[in-house]
Amino acid sequence: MADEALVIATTTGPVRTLTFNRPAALNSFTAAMHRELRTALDAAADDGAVRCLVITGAGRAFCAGQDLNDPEMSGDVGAVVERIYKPLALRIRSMPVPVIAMVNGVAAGAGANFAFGCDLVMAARSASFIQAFSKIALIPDCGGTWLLPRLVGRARALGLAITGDKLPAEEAERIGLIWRSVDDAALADQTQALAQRLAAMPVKAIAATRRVLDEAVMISYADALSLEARVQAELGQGGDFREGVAAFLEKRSAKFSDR
Ligand code: T3D
Repeated sequence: MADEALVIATTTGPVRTLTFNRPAALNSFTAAMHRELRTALDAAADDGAVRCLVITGAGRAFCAGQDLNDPEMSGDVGAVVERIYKPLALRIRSMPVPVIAMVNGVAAGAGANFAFGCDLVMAARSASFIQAFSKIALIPDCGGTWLLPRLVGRARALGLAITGDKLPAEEAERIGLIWRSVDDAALADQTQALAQRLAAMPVKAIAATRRVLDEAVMISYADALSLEARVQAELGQGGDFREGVAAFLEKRSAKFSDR
């Protein structure tokens, strides 16, 4: 019998869903799961029919971060971060389509920061986020040191990172760390509705919006204005822009197709 997939890919129209599938270990990342995830992300990026990606976990957790038992990942922690978590975080940020983390349960360590690196986080009311790193004498990784202060400010970022306290989803929404927390029973349907909505939008412009927002926080105001002009010039040549304007003028729904 073939081994069960550690990352399950399903497709509903233009929406691809990837499900971490190690529920007994709270979907913590092993080297094997990382390999399957990378393959699945590349496949979604390369498939022109995919216009939105949803990532979630099987069972009661989203992802408990690095599997602390994985012999393939023990030893040189720095090398693991450099060779695996850095490319993973950058892969998410370079996806040509919007990426939604559907956080169905606890997200800890790199599992939490992986979710924060996605474009939108939809979380079940019962889900929680834990910067578990301090408990094992590490710093936040998978982009956490960059993402947390930008999302919630230095005081809250440091508080979360130092204490490693569990942050309930509703509180995460209240402080601006995630997009929405919703009733557990509504999570799948509301996330799918959001994903289908995004898939019908001009996804190339959405991916450009993510890129420019991220770059703009690191450059001067004047440089950000120039960057806006350059990216707008490129998008202005696109079929989606022509279609969007035509649809507005003709009072009809736009049909976007650029990626
Ligand atoms: O190389 C490197 O390490 C560098 C990379 C670092 C990135 C990181 O992510 S570091 C942070 C790693 N993650 C953690 O430290 C979180 C560890 N897990 C927990 O703190 C707790 O499991 C949770 C708070 C997430 C959930 O607690 P609870 O009580 O709901 O569940 P549990 O009983 O602790 O876990 C259930 C099972 O999952 C359990 O297995 P068992 O006893 O039923 O056989 C537990 O060992 C397993 N599990 C949970 N998290 C991990 C894990 N197994 C391996 N690695 C885990 N991270």
